[in-house]
Amino acid sequence: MLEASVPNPYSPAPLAKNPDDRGKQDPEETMSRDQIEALQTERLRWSLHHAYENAPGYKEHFDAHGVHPSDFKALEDLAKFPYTDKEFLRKNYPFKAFAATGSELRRIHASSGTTGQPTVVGYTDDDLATWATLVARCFRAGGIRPGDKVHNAYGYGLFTGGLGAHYGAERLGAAVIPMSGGQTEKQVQLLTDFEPSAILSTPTYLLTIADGFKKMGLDPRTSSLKTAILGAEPWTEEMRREIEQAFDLDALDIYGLSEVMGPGVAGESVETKDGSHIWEDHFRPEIIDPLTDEVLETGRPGELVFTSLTKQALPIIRYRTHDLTRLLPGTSHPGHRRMGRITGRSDDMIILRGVNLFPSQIEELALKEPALSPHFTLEITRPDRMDQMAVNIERRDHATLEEAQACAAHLQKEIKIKIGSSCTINVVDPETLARSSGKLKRIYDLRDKD
Ligand code: DLL
Repeated sequence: MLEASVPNPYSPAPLAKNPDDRGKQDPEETMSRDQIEALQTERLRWSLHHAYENAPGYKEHFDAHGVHPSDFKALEDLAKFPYTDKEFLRKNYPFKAFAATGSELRRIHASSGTTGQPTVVGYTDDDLATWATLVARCFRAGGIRPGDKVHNAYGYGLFTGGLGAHYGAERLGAAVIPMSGGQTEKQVQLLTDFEPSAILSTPTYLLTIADGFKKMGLDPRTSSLKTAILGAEPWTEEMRREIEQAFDLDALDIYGLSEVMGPGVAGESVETKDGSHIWEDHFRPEIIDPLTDEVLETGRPGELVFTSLTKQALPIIRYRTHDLTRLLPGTSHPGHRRMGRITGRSDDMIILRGVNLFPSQIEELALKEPALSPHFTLEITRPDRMDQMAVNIERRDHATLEEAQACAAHLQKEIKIKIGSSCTINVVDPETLARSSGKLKRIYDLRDKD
């Protein structure tokens, strides 16, 4: 079933028997740009053939667009192939985009899906080994080492965060505490008693855990944590500073999405802290203009698109992520390009009286206000057919209401000047807005209901 007319040039490296060896870089991490591009060309040839010959959904899609894998000869030929997106996966629900559905299939994950039908993704043994290897690579780049204790607060289950991070940490030779999300008091207790050096969590849930420490009369800065590897939702440099100061640790980014693999598609190095390197020995990224679909050159902002080079069960060809960012040259891993921070998802963009804005822009400005906390929601309504946005934001524990109101007035002006939107700001008491135990919902768009 997994045979394609072009032989597979890749099989994952076996797990190093000696845990200390798991702390070493993979040979692909140190490849030059030229070596990476040669590898991508060879692997893409296989991946396109594999998708076409083994996944009926891809055969139909390529045929409908009049392309065949043999049209791919060099990297630039990738642009001849059609894009795919969530809609493509929905159309092929559950398994028609899979290239392995028999006994080779080892695991299935699914996204929650707001519209009822989840997005289903699958893995073979080799896919799981590759996934763990890449997550381990992210953790190592972030400063975690074999022998470290790692507290995993990503949710376990169909979400790829929990199990993806779990097996990556084990592959690195760390000891995992599989806590999952929620039960904040218990999180604090285990963090205090087991003294892990690293935590894996969403950035907003780590803030909730920081509050949990304080509620129990403990100072998060005295915890054993030295490293936090954070992802699954957009976050800003201001949020990094907030978290690093709250816990006295290094906070690093990890990026990924279920369709492409899960966490570990890209990860950030502690030495440079300058954005996540995309592991280009396994994924070929492109940035496109989301409106014209045109491919943009490295450096220009647009929508991130991925093609998998080695995935077996669910190949991903030119998958539109809706994530908005840009590609930058590699630094700590010069052969692999970095991604800028995700400014938002094109489907998270709020269009407020013609002005486009993302929650991360509000986060960036709000965190500059000393009396306002990072806990906020955005509520959009349309009274009298005019869009209105209210920012509901908690004041900080130590701030008085007057101080918070003054900061809110300043924030309102800053939002007007820097983003171009008028809004109202409601300062609320600490601990009054809903907390998440994973990905936080910030936007409450009530416009349809008006
Ligand atoms: O969130 C995988 C993951 C788990 C990544 C744990 C990192 C850590 P999905 O549930 O499919 O998968 O959601 C993927 O989350 O398209 C982005 O919009 C967003 N996202 C993920 N990581 C980041 C990040 C997981 N580091 C969607 N920065 C993606 C910003 C992120 N957004």
